Amino acid sequence: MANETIFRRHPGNPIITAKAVPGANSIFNSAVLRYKDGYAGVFRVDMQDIGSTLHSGFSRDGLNWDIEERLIDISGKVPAHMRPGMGYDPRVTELEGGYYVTWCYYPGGPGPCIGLARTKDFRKYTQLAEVMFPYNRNALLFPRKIRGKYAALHRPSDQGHTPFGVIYYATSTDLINWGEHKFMMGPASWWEGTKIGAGPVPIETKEGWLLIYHGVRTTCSGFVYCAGGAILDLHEPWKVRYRSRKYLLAPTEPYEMVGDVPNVLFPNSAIVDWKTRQVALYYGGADTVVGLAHADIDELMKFIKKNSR
Ligand code: BMA
Repeated sequence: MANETIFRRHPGNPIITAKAVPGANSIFNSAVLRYKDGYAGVFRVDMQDIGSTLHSGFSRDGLNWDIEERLIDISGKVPAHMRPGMGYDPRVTELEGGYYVTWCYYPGGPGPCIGLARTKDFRKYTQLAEVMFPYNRNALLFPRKIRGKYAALHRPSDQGHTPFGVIYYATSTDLINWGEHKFMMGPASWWEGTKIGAGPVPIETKEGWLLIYHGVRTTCSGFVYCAGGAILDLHEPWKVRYRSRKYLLAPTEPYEMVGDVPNVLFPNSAIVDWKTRQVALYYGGADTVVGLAHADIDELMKFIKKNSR
């Protein structure tokens, strides 16, 4: 059944299920990256009350994860009404010696906002601000300054299951105040015809920033989420140089088609091993589990260029 495209799914998929945390209903849409001599990450765990919370996790090999039962400990500018760790769909960027988590949550108001926190060790997190204009659902930071400024991608949203979604590029000099919002891209192909949102932190290559993103189409029985790929200009990333009209991965495996929300393949983080040139893509399956798939970065870039619109 698998729609093997340029990505190959890991035979051990789903690599993370609710069993990893006692009392969890589901673990999905999580952000992982290299840390020390292994890996670390921020995991979205929905407990059996279906509250979404953020939890730290550590791994030696990127496959077998120890995910903490307790919520991440956020200090700093945390709104009093915010449940500690409440949030979902985290992304983590390594930037200037720290790790910056962006995530979606509801700080008091009726709609989703983007939180920004910094950690050095995935044990203590300091919240810096709510960033981007509310309502907003997906945001991530680039791993370095571009043209002398911090850069982010984000996706304005509404209060519900947003029937629209386009990606904007924004800049900041202090990580707190964001402006110069530039439209970057919106839905283009049929498989992403309803809305799109940035996925993993973009990967810097000589040819430009490799962006993997999610695209959604509306069907008679609801939304279908796939992963897509684009290459952004290295110096002016709001300029999309190439964009595959074909998806990179679509939900065709049972753990992507069946779960709390069927037919969701939600790419959240990507790690490149520059020695083997393999990209490891971590994604949420059916809002229930975490899946892993690999592609050769050169093949992936070629695929995006060859199928570019
Ligand atoms: C989006 C987010 C994601 C989720 C997706 C599919 O709006 O809430 O966390 O994976 O819907 O349910």
